[in-house]
Amino acid sequence: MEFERFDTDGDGLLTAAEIRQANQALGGLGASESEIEAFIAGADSDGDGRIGLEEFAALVGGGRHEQA
Ligand SMILES: [Ca+2]
Repeated sequence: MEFERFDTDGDGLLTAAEIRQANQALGGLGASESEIEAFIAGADSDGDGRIGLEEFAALVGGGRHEQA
């Protein structure tokens, strides 16, 4: 799952730093601090300032695995 790739320290939460790295790994040109903050604010349903697995799954579509 993408989440595990992005969670570089394996603590089950994506911090701003991990999200920035993920953005760059996906070919982004580098998100600004405000873009990272806006991303977290939009996804952070429990308000802890980090993106948990459930929040990430909701963001990317519920974590369904479609078989091609
Ligand atoms: Ca982490």
